[in-house]
Amino acid sequence: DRRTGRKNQSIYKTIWKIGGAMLNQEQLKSSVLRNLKADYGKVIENATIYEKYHAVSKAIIEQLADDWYRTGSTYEEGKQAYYLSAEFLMGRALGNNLINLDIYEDVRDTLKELKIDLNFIEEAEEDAGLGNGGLGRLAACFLDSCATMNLPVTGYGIRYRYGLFRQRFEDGFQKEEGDHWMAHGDPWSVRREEDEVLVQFKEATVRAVPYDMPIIGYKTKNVNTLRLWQAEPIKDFDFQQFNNQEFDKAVREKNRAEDISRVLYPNDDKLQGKLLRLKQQYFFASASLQDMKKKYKGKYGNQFESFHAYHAVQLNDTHPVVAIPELMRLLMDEEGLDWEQAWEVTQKTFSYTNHTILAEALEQWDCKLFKRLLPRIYQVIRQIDKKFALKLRDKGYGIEEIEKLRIISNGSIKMAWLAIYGCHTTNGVAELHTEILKNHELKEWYRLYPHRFQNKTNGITPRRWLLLSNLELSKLITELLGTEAWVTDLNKLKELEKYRDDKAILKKFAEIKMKKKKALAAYIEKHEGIPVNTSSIFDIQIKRLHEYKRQLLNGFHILDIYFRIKEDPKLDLIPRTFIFGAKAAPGYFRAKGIIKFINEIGKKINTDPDTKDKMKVVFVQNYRVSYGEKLFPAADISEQISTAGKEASGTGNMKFMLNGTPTLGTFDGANVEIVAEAGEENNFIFGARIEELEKIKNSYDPKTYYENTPGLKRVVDSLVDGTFDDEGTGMFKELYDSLLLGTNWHKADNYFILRDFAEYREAHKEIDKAYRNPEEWSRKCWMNLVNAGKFSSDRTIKEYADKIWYIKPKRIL
Ligand code: B1N
Repeated sequence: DRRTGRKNQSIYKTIWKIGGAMLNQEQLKSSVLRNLKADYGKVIENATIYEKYHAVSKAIIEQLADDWYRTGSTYEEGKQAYYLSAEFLMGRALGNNLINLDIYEDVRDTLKELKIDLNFIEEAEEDAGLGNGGLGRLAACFLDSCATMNLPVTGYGIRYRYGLFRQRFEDGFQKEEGDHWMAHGDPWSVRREEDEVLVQFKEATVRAVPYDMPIIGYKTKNVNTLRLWQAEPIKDFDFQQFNNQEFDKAVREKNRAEDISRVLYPNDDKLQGKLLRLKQQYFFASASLQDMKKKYKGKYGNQFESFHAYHAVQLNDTHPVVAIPELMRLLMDEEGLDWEQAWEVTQKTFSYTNHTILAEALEQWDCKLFKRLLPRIYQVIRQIDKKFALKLRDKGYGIEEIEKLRIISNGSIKMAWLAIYGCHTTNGVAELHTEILKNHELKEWYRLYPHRFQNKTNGITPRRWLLLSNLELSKLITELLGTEAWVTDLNKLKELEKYRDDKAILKKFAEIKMKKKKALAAYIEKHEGIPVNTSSIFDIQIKRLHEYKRQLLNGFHILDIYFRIKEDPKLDLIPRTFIFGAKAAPGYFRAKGIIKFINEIGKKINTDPDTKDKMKVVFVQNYRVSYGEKLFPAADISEQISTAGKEASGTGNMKFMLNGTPTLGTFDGANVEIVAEAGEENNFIFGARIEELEKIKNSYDPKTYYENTPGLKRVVDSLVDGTFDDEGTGMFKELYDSLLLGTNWHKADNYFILRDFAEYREAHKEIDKAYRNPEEWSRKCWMNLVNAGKFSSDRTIKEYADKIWYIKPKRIL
């Protein structure tokens, strides 16, 4: 045990290692003091909490510099992979980095001597919220796994000045504010001006300046890199115009360039076909490829025929797919390859991950808009499309079949088609999702290129989602296994299954859950102003707000319980706390209506003396990664209730499981695999499956359910019968109509909420029953924890490395 909390530890004794350099307590302390003085001219006593956070972060990063540099030069030899993503939802860095360096407790104890409370300064860090939800957080988990497994992988993305908006509720309505996450600086990024590149658009050229963040592997010296591009003007502003008193004009060009990396588009699973979004995509795709090309040239000269032997580029959804024609352009126009050579290199370089089958999310760019911005790239895509059509013709495909697969059709470019054609491999993100791709959405493509399709079930990093967020449970696991090896080999958890009937251990396990519930309750009381009963069941649904995720179904069910208690005050139910966290895209009216509706339900229930001891509803504001770290460990029930076939995978479901929480869910996405691992008897599965929905979808009549399911009409009608007030916005009536009437573009109850309501209520009754037996309940939780091994992103990344990227670990010493 290298830990020491004791004071006056000899300064000669090295108590921990960062990277290769020995660091001791005194060094850490003096580095913190030096940073405070250098950056702010302050001492501990008059420094703000943020300044202390900053000084500590810089003290840590200082110690990494050598290993970071050495990792980069080691990776220069041989093949590397690159993860291109428009989103990286990193969350906070400080706590995670200390965990991965294995110095969390040492640093905490040392800082105490400076009268700095580590926990307190951790809370001062803004989340780096450069992503919307699952897709962006997946990218962040993947980077953690790559570094931990010593894989030569670099992340490439955009350094948005504003991340995903901050959310508050005003009278139950969502209000958005800009998320200026780096307002006080960004101690974890290093600007690398020497690596800047120029990105050319038809009308203008902008500078792309990289900012590098260290990605610290767990208990390894390898430090990987996340390189985020910031858009800047070629010249800051026009002095000529400035001198001519044309002040506005002088800064216009600067603003136009900076606009490109100004803000993250706040849509999850939905396309916004805006010019600025296309600029963002080309900006970071081009900058990243130019960066690779420059380094390659420095090392191998002009041998671009073998570029693919050294680069595997993963495209995270279609957002970076414009990289395909961009690489063609670079190889042909700048490096002199002919079309066939360039196409072979390109196809062998790229692979593509599909994250959704929702039609509204499939990216298509209007040809005119595209051509206006990127004429040369448009020309390349036209050529790709033409050659592809000829190839299909030669294969004997008919006109209609060809039309279905063409990359350009109806005046727009289908980015997913371009991706599948331009990549050697396409993958889905859960078994069920991949099967749907192969047999339905992409079946023509699958028939054409069956060998190109693979599944890579998503995963999450156990470092952030267990070790950092639930130190108490982590310690129990380590104690029982006698080793920390599970942190990098999560299948080891399976060895704990033998304790399933051990009363003492199940009791300890339950006590940890209670401790985490108490911590969450205190946080909720402080931040939301709502006291909650920690002996109630914490029933949690946290994810983006979307109709297909069916927060509305949850809301209806809560209201049904409320009405049942009102009818029968003696109704014997275990007290429940229903917790929601979700942001709605600012332009998604119906999603905002659902937030308002649930907040209205909460207001009614939480203030009613008849129900206030039996149930409570809390919709936490501004749900984000750091809030998630408090919510997942405290959950008794994980709500994963999407319409079957709609959630590609889900990853929140895995975070709950890893913290020992049973799933209440549908047969959808990775829920299917979770239940297969942990056992159906330890989870609560309900609702129509895909096959049934396929059968009924054309004849489905929600009214039949509305009228015949006891209690259902009452809760649906509450939208319009005066029970709740949407303050004249028409939101509730619109929701009501969407369920019973439908619209031009959506059938009534498109997501089968009314179909699944009765089964959902039954599943909740099962939960109530099971929870009454504490030991049996703890066993269910335990079985989820010990079977979570498959869902480590280490397993996912190993599959990508072995089966798609063909890269090997490179450990630095
Ligand atoms: O990607 C996650 C999955 O676990 C989720 O099931 C899936 O919904 C999510 C356009 C998306 N799919 N598509 C997006 C995000 C932003 C955007 O602008 C689409 N996000 C998902 C990880 O595989």
